[in-house]
Amino acid sequence: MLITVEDCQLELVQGDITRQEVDVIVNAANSDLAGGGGVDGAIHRAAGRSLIEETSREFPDGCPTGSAVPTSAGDLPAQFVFHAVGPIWRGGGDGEEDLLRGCYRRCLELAVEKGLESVAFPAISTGVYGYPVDLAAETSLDEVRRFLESSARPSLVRFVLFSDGHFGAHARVLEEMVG
Ligand code: AR6
Repeated sequence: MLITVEDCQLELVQGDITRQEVDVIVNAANSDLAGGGGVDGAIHRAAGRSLIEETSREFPDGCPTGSAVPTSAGDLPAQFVFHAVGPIWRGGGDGEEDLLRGCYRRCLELAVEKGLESVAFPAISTGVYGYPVDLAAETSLDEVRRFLESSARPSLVRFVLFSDGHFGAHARVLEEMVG
């Protein structure tokens, strides 16, 4: 599924983010950048040891929640990995929405700063961190659309959703957007 915003493509696919042939893939990391399960584990396994070596060398203090830091991508087809730290869901009254928006915005800013044209995102915070997927889909797609409306770059933003349920939740939001 795909819509166009300011000549940029905003696309949803179902699949594995480690296989994406884009300039940068985004990781759903923790604030220690210590590796973990879920998409973080899959990315570290596919990229190889260089990823954890680079995060611990370049970012020994980790990364704050709501932001992201860049590394190279080891053995992955992408050129870069942006390690974004999403909020842990605590019921919605703890700034979760702003922090989730911050992850997507910071990754898109980094992509533009580095002149990268294609970015793939997972559904940050919607696994172990427990963010309800319907709410995360609304917030993340809205933040990406706003960014594209004001920057008209990067030219491709792809959400790579792992399950049917996650794909469906995002597709419903995107359909409402084009409404
Ligand atoms: N490709 C795309 N999406 C995936 C993949 C994959 N290969 N594998 C899982 N997902 P999670 P979080 C989806 O738990 O909630 C880690 O341990 C998954 O279905 O990976 O932000 C970190 O180290 C879900 O929709 O990330 C942190 O400690 C989405 O990716 C913590 O988990 C995010 O789920 C971060 O939790």
